[in-house]
Amino acid sequence: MLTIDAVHLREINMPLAFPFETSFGLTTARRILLVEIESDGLTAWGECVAGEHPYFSEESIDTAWIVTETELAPRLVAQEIVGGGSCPALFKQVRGHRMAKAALENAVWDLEAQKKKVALAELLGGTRNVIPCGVSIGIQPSPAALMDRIAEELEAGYQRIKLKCKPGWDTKIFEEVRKRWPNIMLSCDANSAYRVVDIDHIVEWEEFNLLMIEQPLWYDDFYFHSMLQKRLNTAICLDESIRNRRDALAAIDMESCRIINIKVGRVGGFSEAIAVHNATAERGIPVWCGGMLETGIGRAHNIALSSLQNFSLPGDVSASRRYWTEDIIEPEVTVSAKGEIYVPEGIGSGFTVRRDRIDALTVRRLTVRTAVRVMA
Ligand code: OSB
Ligand code: MG
Repeated sequence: MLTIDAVHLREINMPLAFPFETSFGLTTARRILLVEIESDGLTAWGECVAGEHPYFSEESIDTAWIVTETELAPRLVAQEIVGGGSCPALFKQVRGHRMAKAALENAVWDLEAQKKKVALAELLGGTRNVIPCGVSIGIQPSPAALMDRIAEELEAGYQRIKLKCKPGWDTKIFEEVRKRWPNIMLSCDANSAYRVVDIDHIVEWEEFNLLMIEQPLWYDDFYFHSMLQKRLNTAICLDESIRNRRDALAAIDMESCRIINIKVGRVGGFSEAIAVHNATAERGIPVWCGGMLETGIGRAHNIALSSLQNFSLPGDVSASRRYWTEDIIEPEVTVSAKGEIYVPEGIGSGFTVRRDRIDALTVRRLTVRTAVRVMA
């Protein structure tokens, strides 16, 4: 049994080494909520992947902070729990806020692994020693800049290139990329930038032999994606739409997609991520691990999750240096020349959190203990 003595919340501000542009906006720096839990002399961290604005989903760092402070952390402190798997029941009364829940739940799994002296990947049921890596490349200032970025990433060994796209940055770009690299594993991600009137336009991408088209339509849709999938040989991959195992089952049944992107924050934590993984595995739907521009803390958790067997496609989990001039974990996440990340075998996440670096980046903090909240 574990008893959580305290939950520490922090906001850190970290400039991205390279700006990242999607169909919903440009990110140059991140405001990130980190949680640290204390139990019996052990400490474990979790990262909330909510963005600065509620543009990817309904959550933002500010909604996550308030719900963690007022609802979630008070439900966790001073509880006797078995481990990470106990969190969904503790948080059940609170609807939604999955990214906030995931930060805490993932920290509890990390703590449980430390307590049991096993690797987090093993505790989650992982079987892979190495994970295949791809990269997500944001919308660039020019097609030439994009070509340079792709060449660099292929040179570094990444196995799959995903292009962020939107109306005006799609067909012509894919054409140019395919002309130069006819055989690379290539996909695109629209982050919901298209509508039903664009379906004929999307069908034109068939000739580019994309591995998948990620979330082309509404962020909360299954039905129209299923209409679109009927028109395509190319697989649709759902990201935003899949909030939990039931959504995955509905999407698979309706044939809204043939591939699913699992983001542990988007589904509310490792318990639900494992449930989505198992449901897709049983139905022969491959999955891969998505990314949300995480620091090393979230990245380490993504690596552990990606070690589960049905994560058979290269994910968006890539090296720390693609995001940060200096990460907040040690060692930083690196990718081999074959485009693989080794799953750590050490206890817990297998990475050490750099408290000094985090302290230097912290702009606000708060501690939640039994019944009383103390401003630090
Ligand atoms: O849709 O996968 C997405 C980043 C922010 C918000 C949404 C997405 C992304 C990415 C980046 O694609 C993946 C990464 O962390 O490299
Ligand atoms: Mg996506």
